[in-house]
Amino acid sequence: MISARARASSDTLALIKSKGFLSCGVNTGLPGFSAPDTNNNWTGMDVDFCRALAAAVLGDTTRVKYKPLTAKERFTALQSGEIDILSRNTTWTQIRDTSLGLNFAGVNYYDGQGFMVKKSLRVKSAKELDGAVFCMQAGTTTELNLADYARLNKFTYKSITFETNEQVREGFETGRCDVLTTDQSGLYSHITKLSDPDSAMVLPEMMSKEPLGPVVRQGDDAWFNVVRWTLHALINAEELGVTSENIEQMKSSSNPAISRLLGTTGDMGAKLGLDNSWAFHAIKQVGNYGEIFERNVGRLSPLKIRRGLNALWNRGGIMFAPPIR
Ligand SMILES: N[C@@H](CCC(=O)N[C@@H](CS)C(=O)NCC(=O)O)C(=O)O
Repeated sequence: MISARARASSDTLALIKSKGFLSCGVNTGLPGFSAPDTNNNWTGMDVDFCRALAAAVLGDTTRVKYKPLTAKERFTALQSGEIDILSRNTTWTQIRDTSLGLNFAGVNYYDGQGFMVKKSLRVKSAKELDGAVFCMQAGTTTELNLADYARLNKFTYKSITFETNEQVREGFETGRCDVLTTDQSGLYSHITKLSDPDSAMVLPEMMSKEPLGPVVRQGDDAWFNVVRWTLHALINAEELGVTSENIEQMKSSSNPAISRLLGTTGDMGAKLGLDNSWAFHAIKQVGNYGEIFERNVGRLSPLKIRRGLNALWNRGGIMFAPPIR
């Protein structure tokens, strides 16, 4: 049973431990990020983050209940307590982080808003989009960014907004609009679902910063810390060369940072209210950040997104996690 104390103090960590699973708000279907596979299992980067959290807190990746949410529904679901965490390609912005009563625990994907056009349009750059009709999704940063961008670049445009991703894609495929605009990651995902993926292309420009990351409620520091440091543990594991494959051998590593990460020395887990092998379970069962990226959206996936900004800071990107010590 859920203890009254856990409920009253917004102690989500205690609540998750007592109910034995975590409720994870995900996308309704964005291949590579969160989407049900042919066996109806949820897969993707954002799904894997919830699986890693379940492994860190409960030792088992399967202890997650997924709640698919549209862009519009997502914040209310978190505010009302319907979900414990929102892991759904959500951009960290000031308003969301303050007046919505939410806290972003970090960034799991550095993105920016992009444009997709039909190749038959013969457009090579976003600079040629003056007067175009744009399809996009309601309740997103996409709408606001486009307005800013048009104002700044003095171009006129028409927009059609839809509630769901499928409607946006259909609007684009049936020619209701010239351009589909959203996070660039979302465009790569959309392309795989077009009836002819080769008919469209993503333009080179990115017109905004879209740092995407997991979100929790404000005033719940213990859970916030677990979410934030689980993300950091996955990124640090990549930097330290710890993978799901070599993690057993890494337990006897002489590198003190690896020993702390895997809980063979120190009590880094206890400081989070968890077992000292929290990160070990997460990495062993889900993989480090690089493994999660390549499997879901990178080289080993149909999306084939390059690491780019999401490469580690010491390999040309900006993915940087504070140290576990
Ligand atoms: N990162 C942006 C956009 C997020 C977003 O919802 N994008 C759309 C288009 S890629 C999406 O995921 N739609 C899927 C759905 O609602 O099912 C935000 O946080 O507002």
